[in-house]
Amino acid sequence: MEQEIRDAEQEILKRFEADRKNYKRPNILVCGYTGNGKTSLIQTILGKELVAQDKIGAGKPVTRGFDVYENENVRIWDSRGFEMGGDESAFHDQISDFVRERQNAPDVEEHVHLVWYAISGVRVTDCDKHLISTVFDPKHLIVVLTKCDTLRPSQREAMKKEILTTGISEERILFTSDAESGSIGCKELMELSYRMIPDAYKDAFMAAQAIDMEAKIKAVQAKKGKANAAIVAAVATATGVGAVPLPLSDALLITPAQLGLIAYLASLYGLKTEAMKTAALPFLAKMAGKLTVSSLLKFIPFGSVVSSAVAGTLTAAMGWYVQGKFESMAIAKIKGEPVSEPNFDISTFMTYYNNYKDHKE
Ligand SMILES: Nc1nc2c(ncn2[C@@H]2O[C@H](COP(=O)(O)OP(=O)(O)OP(=O)(O)O)[C@@H](O)[C@H]2O)c(=O)[nH]1
Ligand SMILES: [Mg+2]
Repeated sequence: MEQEIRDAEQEILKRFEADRKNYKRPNILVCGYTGNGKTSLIQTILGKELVAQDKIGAGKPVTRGFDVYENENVRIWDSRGFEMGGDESAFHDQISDFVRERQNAPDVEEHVHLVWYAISGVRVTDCDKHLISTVFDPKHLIVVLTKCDTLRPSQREAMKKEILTTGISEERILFTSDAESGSIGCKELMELSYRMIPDAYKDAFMAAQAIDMEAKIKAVQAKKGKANAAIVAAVATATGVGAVPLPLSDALLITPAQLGLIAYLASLYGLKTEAMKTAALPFLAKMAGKLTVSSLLKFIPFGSVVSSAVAGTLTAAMGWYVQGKFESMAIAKIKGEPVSEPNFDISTFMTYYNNYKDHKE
């Protein structure tokens, strides 16, 4: 039994790590002329932990180029130091060379996945227009009119009209201000970015953003659809043609389909490998150890073999039980509440199982 549990743990970890490979962090390029509020905007949306205060209003740029801010959920390239009225062709070339170099990288994880092109004040330069209309892929581009608290409504309208001449669509133009000026439009910029970022990168971006806790919680709740699909598939495997009824020996009642399901749910709800090892696996081992026929017989009258219907119901109940735990752990983490180790025990699971079974019937 000990060995079987260790094998089950290894199997879960292996599948979990394979699933985690689908969780990728996006690269966002933020560019525009110097002093127009790019770094402040990044800090407002992605938080002070990512962008230190001394990066803002840093005065004369020391080097021409890009600052990089990164953590496990996001990487930002923040251009700086391009003076308006300076050498515009150098600005243009530096940005377009950077984009070309990135998009030519063989690994898509090194590409630019989203661009926030920042403009402030009341002037759109030819260089701005040229970059907007020719250098960036339109499906990755958002034009951000920063420091909008300094603009009158008529000035905003004039700016928007001017930018529309580049051919960009209207919903890709947003007005923002930084945290100190009311964070106008920043949630909208986060939402639009989330919609535009390719699917594999969305979860990491949502985890990275620090401006909209409600949106984070909603994104966790919205995972229920994917959890449901995975549970339905595991139930189909457990009950399908060729599924062998488990004979009533003291074998583990955890099947490969169930291990795969648990690993998938852990990665879906963003458990990190460390959390998986320290919190989830010991619990799962405990559950696997207890989920033996002899322990279950006390609760569930199986007859002489575990029928396919019982195996299906057990799989579904286990899936939803684990899903519920992982979902509430993810939400507690967002709210900054203490995330306790999942407190799974066999009698709560059995109560859950029986409720689930009755409810289902
Ligand atoms: N009124 C107002 N001021 C802002 C806003 N955002 C930034 N600022 C101020 O504008 C100045 C420049 O902001 P930064 O965020 O450093 O600008 P940047 O685009 O990163 O500048 P470079 O790194 O030099 O290219 C700072 O003094 C900010 O406090 C805003 O939304 N409204
Ligand atoms: Mg800056």
